Amino acid sequence: MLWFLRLHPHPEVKAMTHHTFPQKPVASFISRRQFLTYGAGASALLTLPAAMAMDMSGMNMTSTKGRTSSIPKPVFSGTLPIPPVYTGGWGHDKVREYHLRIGGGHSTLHPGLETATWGYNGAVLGPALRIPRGQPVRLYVHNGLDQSTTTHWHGAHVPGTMDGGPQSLILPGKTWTYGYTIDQPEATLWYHPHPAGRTGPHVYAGLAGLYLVEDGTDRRLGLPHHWGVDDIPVIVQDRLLDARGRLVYMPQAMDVMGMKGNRFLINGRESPILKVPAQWLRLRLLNASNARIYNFALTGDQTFYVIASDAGYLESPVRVQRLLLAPAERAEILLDLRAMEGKRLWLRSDSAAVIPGLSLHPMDSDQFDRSNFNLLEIQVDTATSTGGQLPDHLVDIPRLQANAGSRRFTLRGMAMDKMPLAQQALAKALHNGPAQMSMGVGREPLFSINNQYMNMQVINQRLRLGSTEIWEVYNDAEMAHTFHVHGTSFQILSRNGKAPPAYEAGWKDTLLIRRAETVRFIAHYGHPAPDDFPYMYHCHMLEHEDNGMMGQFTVS
Ligand SMILES: [Cu+2]
Repeated sequence: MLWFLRLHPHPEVKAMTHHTFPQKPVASFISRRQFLTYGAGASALLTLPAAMAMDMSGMNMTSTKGRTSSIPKPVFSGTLPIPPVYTGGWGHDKVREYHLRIGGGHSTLHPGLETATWGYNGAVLGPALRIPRGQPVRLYVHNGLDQSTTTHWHGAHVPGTMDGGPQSLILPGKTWTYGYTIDQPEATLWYHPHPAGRTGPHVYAGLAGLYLVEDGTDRRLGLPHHWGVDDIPVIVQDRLLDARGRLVYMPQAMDVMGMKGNRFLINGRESPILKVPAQWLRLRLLNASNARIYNFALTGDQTFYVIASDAGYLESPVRVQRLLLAPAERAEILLDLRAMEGKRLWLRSDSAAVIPGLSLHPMDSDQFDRSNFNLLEIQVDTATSTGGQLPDHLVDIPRLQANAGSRRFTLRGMAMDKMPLAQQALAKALHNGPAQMSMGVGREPLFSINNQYMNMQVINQRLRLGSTEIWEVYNDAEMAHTFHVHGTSFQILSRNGKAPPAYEAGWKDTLLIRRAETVRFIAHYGHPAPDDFPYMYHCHMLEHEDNGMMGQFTVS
């Protein structure tokens, strides 16, 4: 049934939202019409009586998703912020220590606008933690917010007690201490909150950072490794802002399908410029968006080389022109800029050809998903004397062998009879994010795995410590989902019976699963996770995991 046709915007509602807003142009490159439709609709919803907001959230669902036909042309300006590397200090017992403080602040996401955000050790995002492989580390995370949250080390092989899942709530004003030794290949991991039903808004408010497991491989291989010079973190996120620059989260019940914004931030700044030397450039791509998938590309279809997937280097570089990354996926890519001094290029998302086809429902893709757009301008300057190289061979990856039974998981999306649930939940949503940002819909039984909804009281799977298992995940929903497993890294065995593409043939911890697709992967479970601190497996589209699409497993 064409359910989305029933919910087209009511013309009176659209007209009303236009008139309720002060006529003040704020963003120069976005048309007034676009600005009013995005900004006003959203902020009006936040101030309307709950009943009306609930009503509108259903009727007005097309208005943030596809109500304008032209894409605002970004004006690239300002310098790409580079999150600082944090190597920690020495504790009294010669253990390397890191201190993170979660708190609020004000950020310039868009030039000329000040936005209330949350961050680790700053107003937004967080430092890139440099975690040496094989050495004990201790991480203190202080919660300076007025509400509980957690910090999860996404992709790190740590015991369930140290994983920072929903059980590991850090109360306001309290500090949680994590201690562990990482033993896994060099990789670009990340950290972010993981509270039950609130991961979406907490990440959206600005909480995310990189977590660099290091064992010297990049230096040994001669890869570019000068942070901020030829080794550049690229954290990609989309956000919706109102006219005053405030973050708007889930203004409509329909956003439970995946919160998408109309502004693209790289390292917390919209449309920035990166100046780099004319040599091999390494970009560490992290899709830290709540729900948007990007089809990364370069100007003029220039080729680039994928050298690492989520959790480690590939065996050898893979030459591509496009790279699809779903939320929480990472890739390290190398660009050959040696002959490009004085030139400019853009990192972009060529979404149009790929993204809309990932869902059966037109409403799941917005105007950006149906377009190609630039994300980051790269200006090429004079080379330095310390350029890196692209080796033919990177690392050897041992292939895992199963020593235990396999498990099967089925992902099911939201049926339309559930939409009233989302609307009711949205009407009751708390507005205790930065600058009264809505916390959206959370903890509703909307998306399922094996027909079960996330329940912190239920252990869904029990694994034996030391087991190596094949998991088979089938996407029975009408849109693409993702699948992330805590506490381990996996190797994809097949997609619909075929070998995965070469750039997915290394270590992963998150993957995209298209509708009607079955993905088989294998992972080793070498750390314990007890009943009171189980691991999670879940979709990493944050509005999905917050609303049911997650399960818990123990390893013992
Ligand atoms: Cu999902």
